[in-house]
Amino acid sequence: MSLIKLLNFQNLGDERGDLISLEQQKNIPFDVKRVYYLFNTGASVARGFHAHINLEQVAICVKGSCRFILDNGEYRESVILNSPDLGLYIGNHQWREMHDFSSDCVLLILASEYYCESDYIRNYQEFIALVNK
Ligand code: T46
Repeated sequence: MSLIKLLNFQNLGDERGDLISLEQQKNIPFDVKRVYYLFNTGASVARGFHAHINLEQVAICVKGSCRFILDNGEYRESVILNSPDLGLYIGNHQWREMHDFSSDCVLLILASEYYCESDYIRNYQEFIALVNK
């Protein structure tokens, strides 16, 4: 079973340009409480390196590209996000890393919960202990 769950969003664009609409419980499989975006990330910078206890997210590269690694403690998989019509679903208990940001990358994230630092597991050994419980 692949860890990489990609959502393909319908492009509603026409001759004027592109348009993609995101709606909770429709093409986003949860209620959205928070939206944030990463941009101006240096090419040599890697981010993430944590898992969440209770958080669903969808990550979309609305411009440029970056590479995600997802890890469930047993398997580790990598995927390149390089199109605004592609969303990566990230569920609970998945270690994530983001690498290889293009200089123009704008990474948009829709999240099911408000920001909560105590929801983060930032230590890989703690993550492994949690998933092996
Ligand atoms: C994730 C990946 C994909 C806030 O105060 N509110 C927020 O909503 C977020 C996301 C972050 N912050 C603070 C916490 C840190 O002091 O902003 C700082 C940078 O966050 P962090 O180092 O966690 O950023 P990333 O890029 O490593 O991870 C982020 C999300 O935090 C995380 O949930 O899944 O993007």
